[in-house]
Amino acid sequence: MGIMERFVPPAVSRRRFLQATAATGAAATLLSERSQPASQAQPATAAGGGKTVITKNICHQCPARCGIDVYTTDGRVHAIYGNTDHPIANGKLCPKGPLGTYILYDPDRFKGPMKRTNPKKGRNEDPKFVPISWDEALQTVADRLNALRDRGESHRFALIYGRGWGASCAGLLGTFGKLYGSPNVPIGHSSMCSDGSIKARQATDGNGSYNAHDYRNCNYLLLFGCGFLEAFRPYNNVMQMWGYMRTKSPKTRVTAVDVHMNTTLAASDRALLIKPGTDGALALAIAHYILVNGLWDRKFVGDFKDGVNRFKAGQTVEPDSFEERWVKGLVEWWNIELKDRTPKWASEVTTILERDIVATAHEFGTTRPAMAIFERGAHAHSNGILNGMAIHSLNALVGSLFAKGGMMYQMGVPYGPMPANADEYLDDYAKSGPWKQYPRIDLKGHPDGYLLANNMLQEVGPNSLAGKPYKLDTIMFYQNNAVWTAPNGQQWEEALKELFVIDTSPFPGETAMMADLILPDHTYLERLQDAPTYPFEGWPMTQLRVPAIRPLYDTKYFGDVIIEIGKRIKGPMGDYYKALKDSENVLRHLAKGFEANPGDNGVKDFESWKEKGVWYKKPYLWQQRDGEFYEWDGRDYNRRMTPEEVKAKLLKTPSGKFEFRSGWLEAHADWIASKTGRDKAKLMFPHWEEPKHPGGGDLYMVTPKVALHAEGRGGNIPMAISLLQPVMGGRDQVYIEIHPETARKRGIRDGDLCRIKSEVGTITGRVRYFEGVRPDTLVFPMEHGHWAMGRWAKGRAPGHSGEVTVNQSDRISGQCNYYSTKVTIERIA
Ligand SMILES: Nc1nc2c(c(=O)[nH]1)N[C@H]1C(S)=C(S)[C@@H](COP(=O)(O)OP(=O)(O)OC[C@H]3O[C@@H](n4cnc5c(=O)[nH]c(N)nc54)[C@H](O)[C@@H]3O)O[C@H]1N2
Ligand SMILES: Nc1nc2c(c(=O)[nH]1)N[C@H]1C(S)=C(S)[C@@H](COP(=O)(O)OP(=O)(O)OC[C@H]3O[C@@H](n4cnc5c(=O)[nH]c(N)nc54)[C@H](O)[C@@H]3O)O[C@H]1N2
Ligand code: SF4
Ligand SMILES: [Mo]
Repeated sequence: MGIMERFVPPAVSRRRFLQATAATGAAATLLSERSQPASQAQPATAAGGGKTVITKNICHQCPARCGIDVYTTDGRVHAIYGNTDHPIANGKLCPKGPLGTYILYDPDRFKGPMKRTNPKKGRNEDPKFVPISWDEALQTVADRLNALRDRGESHRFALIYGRGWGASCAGLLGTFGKLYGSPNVPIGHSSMCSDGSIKARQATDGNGSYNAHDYRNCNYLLLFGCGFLEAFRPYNNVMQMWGYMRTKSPKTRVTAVDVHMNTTLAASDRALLIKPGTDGALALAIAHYILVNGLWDRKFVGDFKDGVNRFKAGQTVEPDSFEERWVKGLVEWWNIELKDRTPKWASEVTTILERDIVATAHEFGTTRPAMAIFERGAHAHSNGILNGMAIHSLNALVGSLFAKGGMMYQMGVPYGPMPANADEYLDDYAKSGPWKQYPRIDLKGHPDGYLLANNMLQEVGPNSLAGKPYKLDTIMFYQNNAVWTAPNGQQWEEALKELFVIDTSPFPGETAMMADLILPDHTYLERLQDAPTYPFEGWPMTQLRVPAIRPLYDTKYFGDVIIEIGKRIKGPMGDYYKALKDSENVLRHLAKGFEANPGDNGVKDFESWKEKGVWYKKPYLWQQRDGEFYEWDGRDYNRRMTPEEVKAKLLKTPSGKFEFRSGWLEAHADWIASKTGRDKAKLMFPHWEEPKHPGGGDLYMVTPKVALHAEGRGGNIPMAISLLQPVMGGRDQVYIEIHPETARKRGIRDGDLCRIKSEVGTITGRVRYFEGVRPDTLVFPMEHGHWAMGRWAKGRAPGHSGEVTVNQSDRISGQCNYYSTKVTIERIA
């Protein structure tokens, strides 16, 4: 008996049936469904009795992972506030946080497992989903997977995920791939997100991760292409920190670099509008200025042996004359690249005035502690890793790595072991089956593809479609809507027509419309799930989602879907998942790790974790001070670390130092040179390379995240959309920002309906004259232009930028170049 039969009155079977047709937009059905009182749908509740119950959870709408208090009365969630005991939220939320009730009660949600009955797939095809039982749904998947394995074709199953939360969901997938035998389980979305940021750090300081930051003690922020007051992680906390930094004494000064005047630039001390893709040139010139003017941190970087600064524009320096401390390759970098990267040179490349470059460099070089922070704007280009390396190198020059007021890396969580050890459940097929000889479908880690990338999700659809390296058979999606969020997603529409597609979203997104099977997840307010923090202040923290109510519908937590499918796979793999039992059992085992490591808030086991919603333990264990590294000894940062310890724990490069000359890139110099045409003598240094702008147009197109965006998931929240409009202009749509000069030259008036074109597609939308955008760039957010996702999301203008975005990636980081395509714009007469 399913949950539905257990808790929901018989009328619901009919509702689910109706809902199955409603996914493609039968308005009448939806209306009749909406008019039913909610109490009918949920007679039994966890709260009950008219009492208000507060459960702990974390917001689902962005990677900030804010702790929330969910208020439930009579089985109805009616309010969401920031958790006052949660270090990121501190009782506050961004405007999206309280809108979570709209996600829970979204009337367009899937209400139970369904299968497709229309074999034809496409934008205008109604999938004709019909409800099925969970048993049938899970067995259908398991039968396909068992059959693929029997045929020696298990590599043709791919499991894709986007926003993975923790050990009890995405964390289960690597083991599933190992036991089942597919190189394509899982493939994450990181290359469609922000791998450019992660890989630039891997190349220079050896940590393939985003940074954690000590904003409280920082006195200067230099922001490159990061939406600090719109998006930068953890958004809500970053806004709180902004308030602190900008009112403390001395005030933290901010220079922000972007392509349009956004909230961050408007609130900064200096706003620089840069030509897209040229942030690396600006960073190189700042480094040049710091060296020429002797502003580097000598205790971290080192100095000339005789103390005399020999860095002079255009002149090489004798390498032996400089003694390096925690960096590698400074003089070589100067000689091969930096000596010519003057502010004047950068001014020509970036279009930023030379005097602004000099003023920025001077402030950054003379204010301590200072941080240079970059994100997608700087690295989502063909030269992205080079831009990122150049910017991150500024942090080394001013000594902010692991320093007070600087940046560090997030510590992991001391979880207890899983209920069973997967290595004991590997059969011969898993150990040495035919799947072992196949590369990943996305050619990640392959010399013909993207040898050094973490993931290449944007290649999966196109590669399968082309049959290179092979065609997939079955593809399953968790928290990813590649049909819509991938560049040139039209190719994915074609690719998925050939495959058996399983989607686990609770919502009728574009990928779901191409699905053969829908296995809907609970929404976040209904599920038990862990989520370690994204990089924040460095000390470890992990959070728990506690269901506020029993699931409204016949849905199942994705973690349990994986475990249940696993149980149905033949051989020892099935036994492993039987040993896991269910996701709650997994979480109870993980929480055992807290017994030996009680959190600062008293969390010491599963029950106290549920009660507080978060486990954390301060302090961060390491600090760099005046060019020495220290470890926390229980009272302070007193214990001096050896260079070996620094290399093992902090600067994880081949040399154990910050590498201007990247050992990681150097080790792959032949491959990099052959794929990028870069000079073998130079490719391991941050250096200037012209970005490649595909698309065939004459204007850059940039799609920043805005405050009311929930990645690609917020389109069907009417409140979010209506709050967004005043920010971006427009009424039932948002406007495309265009500089008046650019518009007039093309005969475009303010408010005109226009066509945007690139070599891969065409979209339409209305423009708004805006003098704060670069004349060579069009700017609009990506969250619009859905052709599915629910009644409010669907058809909202302007069209989706992804349909005109060319699928081009940084060859090293694998980062999709979302901000590189050039388009044309014309008035629609
Ligand atoms: N509100 C909100 N916050 C979010 C998210 C969300 O959906 N909504 N999503 C989260 C996710 S998944 C991510 S990856 C992060 C991304 O966080 P960010 O990378 O900080 O955000 P983006 O908007 O992608 O890019 C930042 C800025 O780069 C600018 N830009 C574009 N091209 C260039 C360029 O060549 N040079 C410069 N200097 N600037 C350029 C854009 O105009 C934009 O303002 O945000 C996270 N936070
Ligand atoms: N054109 C353009 N495209 C972009 C970007 C851009 O700037 N411009 N930004 C890129 C970035 S930074 C990112 S991170 C990606 C994000 O792209 P994706 O990885 O595709 O993530 P989302 O768009 O958030 O959508 C994920 C899917 O999760 C589903 N979903 C929502 N809630 C739940 C839930 O509770 N459970 C489950 N199982 N599923 C759920 C949604 O229905 C949706 O199908 O997009 C990228 N795409
Ligand atoms: S959307 Fe992000 S910043 Fe806003 S409340 Fe949710 S997790 Fe926090
Ligand atoms: Mo992202």
